[in-house]
Amino acid sequence: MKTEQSPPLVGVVMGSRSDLPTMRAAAEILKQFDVPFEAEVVSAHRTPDRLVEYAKQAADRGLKVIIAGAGGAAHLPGMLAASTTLPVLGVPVQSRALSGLDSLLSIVQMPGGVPVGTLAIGTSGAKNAALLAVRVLALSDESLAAKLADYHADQTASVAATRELTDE
Ligand code: RP5
Repeated sequence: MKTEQSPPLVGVVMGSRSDLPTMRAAAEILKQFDVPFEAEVVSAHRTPDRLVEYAKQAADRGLKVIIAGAGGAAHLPGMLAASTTLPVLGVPVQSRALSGLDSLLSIVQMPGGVPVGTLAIGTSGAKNAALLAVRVLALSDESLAAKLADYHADQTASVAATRELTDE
């Protein structure tokens, strides 16, 4: 599904539709920053041909960063990174059986030479993957860099405000 009018700069992919509740956290950040993105289900195990095709075409289609979320035997981010030189950010989805430790280890333990930037398990990881993608894009987009600075400042201010409440 295409989620914005402009050509997507970020590809958000997930191993299953069941990963959507986690990966929504990435989509929300990208929407907040008006970054055009697409969201797709691409499974390393159930649709391996689609995975390779997606990765090989990603740069030519204009994508700059891929965010990949998967759970359990989470081979999606690593296999994408093996088939593209775009930055790939891996989000370990919290699995039912092992609470995401399986996902985390599957994603983080890449062999040297094939990097995946691995985030925290669950929605924090998905949110931060999107923020990292925004940071990458902001390197060559002044208006996005300004929005990022505002986001950062607002976040800092909100923490200060919480402390004021406890001082009352
Ligand atoms: C992985 O297997 C997916 O990323 C998902 O987290 C997990 C379970 O998938 P479903 O059985 O819910 O489709 O490939």
